[in-house]
Amino acid sequence: MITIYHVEERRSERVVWLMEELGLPYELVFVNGDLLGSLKKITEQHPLGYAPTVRDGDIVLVESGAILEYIMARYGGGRLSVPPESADYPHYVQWFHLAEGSVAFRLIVEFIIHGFGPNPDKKSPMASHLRGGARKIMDLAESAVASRPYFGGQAFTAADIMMHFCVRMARLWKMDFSAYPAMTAWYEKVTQRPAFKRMCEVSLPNGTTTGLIDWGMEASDW
Ligand SMILES: N[C@@H](CCC(=O)N[C@@H](CS)C(=O)NCC(=O)O)C(=O)O
Repeated sequence: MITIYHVEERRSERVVWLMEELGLPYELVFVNGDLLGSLKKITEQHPLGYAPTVRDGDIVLVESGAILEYIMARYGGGRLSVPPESADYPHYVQWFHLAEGSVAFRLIVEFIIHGFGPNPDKKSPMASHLRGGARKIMDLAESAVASRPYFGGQAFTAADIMMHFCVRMARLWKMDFSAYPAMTAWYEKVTQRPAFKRMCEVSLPNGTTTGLIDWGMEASDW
C-alpha cells in the first residue's frame, strides 16, 4: 500500500491523480485545511518536508516526477508512460521532465524576480536576462499541444499530469492565456477526466484556497 503525504493543492495532487488513473489503492495523509499541519506530518517522514512524499513499506521517496515513474514502473505495468520504441517517446520524456525541471523552475524564477521590485537588476545582474523565460517555455508548450493532442503524444500520459500543475500555477499567477488556445483546450480536456475529478474530491475536500490568494502577479508582469 502506497501512502501519499499530501498538502492540499500542491504537487502531491499529481500522485493522487496518477493513482486514480491507474486504479491503484493508496492511503492519503494530510490535515484538512491546515497547510502547516500537513507539512509537519511530511517532515516526520522525510527531512526535506516536501509535498509529495510517498512511503512504500520501508521506502520513502520524494520528487513528484521520480515518484510517478516509480509507481508506473513498479505497480502500473508501464501504463500512462510511453515505451522508448514508440514514436511518441521523445515528446513524452521531454515534457515529463521539462515540467518540473524548467517550467515550474522558470515560473518561480519570474515570481521571485517580480518580488525584487522595480529595479530587479540591483538585486541580481541576471534579473533582466531571466525575465521572459517562462513565456518562452509556455510558447513552446502551446506549440506542443497545438500539434498533437497531449504533451506525451497521441494519448493522455503522466507527462500531462506533470504539466497540469505548472499550467495551473501560471494561470493562478495571472499569465495571460488568451495567446494559448491549444493549451487552454488541453487544460479543459484533462480536467474533465473522471480520475482528475476523483483526485479533486479526495485531495481537496474544501475546494480551492490557493485560487483565492492574491499572489501579487498581474498579466503585465509576464
Ligand atoms: N520538485 C519538487 C518540488 C516539491 C515542492 O517544492 N513542493 C512544495 C509544494 S508544491 C512544498 O512542499 N513546499 C514546502 C517547502 O518547500 O517547504 C517535486 O516536484 O516534488
